[in-house]
Amino acid sequence: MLIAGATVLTVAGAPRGARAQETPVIDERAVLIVVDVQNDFCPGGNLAVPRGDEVVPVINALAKRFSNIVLTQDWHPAGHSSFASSHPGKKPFETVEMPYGRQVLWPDHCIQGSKGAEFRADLDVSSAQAIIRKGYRREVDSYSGFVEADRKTPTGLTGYLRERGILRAVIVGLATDFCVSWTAQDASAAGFETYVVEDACRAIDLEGSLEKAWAEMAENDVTRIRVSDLPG
Ligand code: VGL
Ligand code: ZN
Repeated sequence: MLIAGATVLTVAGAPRGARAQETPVIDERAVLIVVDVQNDFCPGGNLAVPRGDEVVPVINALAKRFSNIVLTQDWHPAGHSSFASSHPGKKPFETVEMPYGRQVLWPDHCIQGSKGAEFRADLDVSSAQAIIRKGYRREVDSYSGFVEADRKTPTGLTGYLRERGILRAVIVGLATDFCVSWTAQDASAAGFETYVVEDACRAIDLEGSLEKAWAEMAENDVTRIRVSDLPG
């Protein structure tokens, strides 16, 4: 039998994710990565994901079953280059070409220190051990919790998880088609056996972005599961 994760850790810069089982084993080598469950991505927030708040009770229940939990937090300076307001004449959800590629422009959101950037007050993940903040450089966005949008600058999360002996990542949160998808694909590329729990996520869904994200995740060895697929 192939113990995929164990092999991966010996391969420097492993190019692909470990072959996933149908469902993840939840043990001390698994991590729950909770992506961007922040006020601005929930109803009433500046970049509200439809029904984004519904993930909270689902994640609270899941979190009780993981001994390792990491949170990501979108954390932009005022005037961030991903904000439409930083590009005269541009409106939210239009795109611009940045040196690193096409960037969707968003309403101002998750500004460092603001109420909108705080985690949802009802998110109960008090046992989480690390918070990875991302998107804090004015000129570069970061949907992924692992690598910024320039596709070069690491956040440090890969090293953190490897050093802690983590082999598999179970990913939940907001938004399925942006930060969850990019985080999951990068987790897989870093060699972690990677799962996304679809009913613990909600999507923005801009012009087919959700369908495209699932297709890309599948191509990159990310396994799509539901809460009910997880071992009891
Ligand atoms: C996100 C757009 C901009 C996300 C973050 O968390 O999916 N989306 N910043
Ligand atoms: Zn953002």
